[in-house]
Amino acid sequence: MAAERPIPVYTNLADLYSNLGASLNHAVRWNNLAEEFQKRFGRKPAYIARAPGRVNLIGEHIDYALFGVLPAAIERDILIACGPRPVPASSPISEAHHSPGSVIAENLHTKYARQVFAPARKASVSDEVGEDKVHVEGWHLDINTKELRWESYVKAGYYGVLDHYFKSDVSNANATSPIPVDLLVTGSVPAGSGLSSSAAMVVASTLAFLAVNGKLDDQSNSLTKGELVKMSMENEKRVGVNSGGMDQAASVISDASSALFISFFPTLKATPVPLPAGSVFVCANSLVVADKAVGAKRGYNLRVVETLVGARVLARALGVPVGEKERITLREVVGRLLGEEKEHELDVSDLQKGLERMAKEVEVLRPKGVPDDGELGVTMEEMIEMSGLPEDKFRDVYLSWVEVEATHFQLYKRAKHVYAEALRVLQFRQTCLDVSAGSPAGNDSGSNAALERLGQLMNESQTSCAELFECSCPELNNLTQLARKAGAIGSRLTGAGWGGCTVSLVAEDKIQSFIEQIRDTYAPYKGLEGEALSEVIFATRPSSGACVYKFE
Ligand code: NG1
Repeated sequence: MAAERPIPVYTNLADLYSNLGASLNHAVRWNNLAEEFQKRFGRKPAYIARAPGRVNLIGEHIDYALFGVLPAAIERDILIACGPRPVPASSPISEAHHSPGSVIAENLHTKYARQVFAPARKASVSDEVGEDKVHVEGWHLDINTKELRWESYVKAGYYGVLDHYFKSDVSNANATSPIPVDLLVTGSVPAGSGLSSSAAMVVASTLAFLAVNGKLDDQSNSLTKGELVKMSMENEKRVGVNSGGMDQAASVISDASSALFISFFPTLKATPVPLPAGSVFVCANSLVVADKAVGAKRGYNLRVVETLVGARVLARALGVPVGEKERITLREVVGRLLGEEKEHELDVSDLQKGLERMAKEVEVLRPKGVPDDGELGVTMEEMIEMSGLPEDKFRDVYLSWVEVEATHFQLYKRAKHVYAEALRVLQFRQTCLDVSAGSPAGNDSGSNAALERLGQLMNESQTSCAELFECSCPELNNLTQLARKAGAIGSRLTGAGWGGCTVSLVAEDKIQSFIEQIRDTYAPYKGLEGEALSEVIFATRPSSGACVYKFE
């Protein structure tokens, strides 16, 4: 199983580049970063950690409802060069940048200023052992979630490493401390574009701190890819986003040349899905910056709450049992409705039938007698009543861990999107598998039909994101329409939405004309040429997942 493999640590450049698909561009970036690290810090880095961004081909906003999604890692990535900082014997340990685990973080991009920070041990006094016994419970690092700051993602990655590996009590003589670290970051994933620069930053940072503290040295006993995904998910929550896990899994587990079907229930599983030949995915940045962390209470986190409450209300209406304190997901509602058992999860074909049924069952969430263009949402009071929970319990289960803001909560529209989108993912996956297995659809005209089918599913997904999940925006709607006019077989937003990128399925021999036509028709691209154009619109191949290079 892909998720059970260890994180690759390369010591040989030839192996590293063959894993990355050996493009010259990669080699140049890795060398430049190592040289720049040496210039700035006066010695070679000890490691470079790499984590790619991802493009989600289909399956939007369903990972946190525990339904499978289908992303692929992209070639664009975050690289972090790092090394232990030697502390001169004469230097007092109290100096901030020489204290245990202190960090000097620099970024090759000049707009991101140098940061110096150090974690502080969080001490608490335990009643049982008396006042004089102070236990160290964990660590504190200041992360500002109100503002978008580059170093927050570095700190978020560091947190998990501190919490998992340096938790011990100071009174324990064997307790080790994290070492002081210098690091230099560079990235080619555009920020706020739906290509998961944030997950790539957090994964790369987690890996850099693990590596530099010697936690990846013993490969036989090292962290698995699945464990790194879980740790990076927890870490990203510290930046204020209750992320579903798709991005971290795609960034960590992907293999070059295939997409990845990632399912989350009952546990994280990832299997490669070969993509049909003759087609390429093109990412186009709408240039609307989606500030997910800052806008979370009316956007991302609100959607998480709406889908969770929708699941409880639906479960009640369908007679599916739910514990009082439980936050049942839309995926679990189908499972319980169909009698799924713990050790025997539904197979794909039963799940597909279940989802077809849910397309009808979900109508019980629709407020009665309201026309299509009327208010289909419910107020906070109505929502609490529909949940069947007393208000204090409701607030405790659904609102105590997250900040949300809305006058109406759209339980019906969100659940309807989630079930239909989850079904589209299974259909997309099956179409790809049929082509690769050379089934009747696998001949030339069959594979054209398959591409058309994939495109149609992508277009349906866009409509559902725009109308039911309301995570699109006018620029994304426009860009996907222009893409279809320019010859895309299908086009949709990718990632959280509200800005960021679209992904379009384009026949390989039409890529150039497609890109030129978008440049000439999407107003914000007017006049862009060469590198400036390839910054905002580019074809991408599926890339391999996160890894570490160790300098010897
Ligand atoms: P972006 O914003 O594209 O990284 C976010 C979530 C995903 C998923 C998508 C919507 C994070 C880190 N990522 O992706 O888990 O829910 O939105 O499909 O929060």
